[in-house]
Amino acid sequence: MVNSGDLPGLDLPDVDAHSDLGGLGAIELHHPTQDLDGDHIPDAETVQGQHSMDVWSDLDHDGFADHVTAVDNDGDYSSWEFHHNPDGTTHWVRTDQGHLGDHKH
Ligand SMILES: [Ca+2]
Ligand SMILES: [Ca+2]
Repeated sequence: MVNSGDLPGLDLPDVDAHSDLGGLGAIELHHPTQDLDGDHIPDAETVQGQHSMDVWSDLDHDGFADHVTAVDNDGDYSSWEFHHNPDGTTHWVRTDQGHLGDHKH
């Protein structure tokens, strides 16, 4: 399923836990390979970058990522959600951030 010169993840932005996705805009998810919600339809793609591992997911299968979690090699992480505004614009909103191993409740 890999086209020539078209490796998974290359079409996705390289983000890490400290990236600001606020102005990133819609991100197309062309090659989802994982099924996060168990309906047997692939909805997520993991990109292993140099400094972080990013998991992009498209849970409503419209072809655009709705959620991303970036986990840095040092354990810092952040999660973002893609929001559709009533006026037709879109923006990413950070929903979580922290450090793996911290237990905040
Ligand atoms: Ca699924
Ligand atoms: Ca989507």
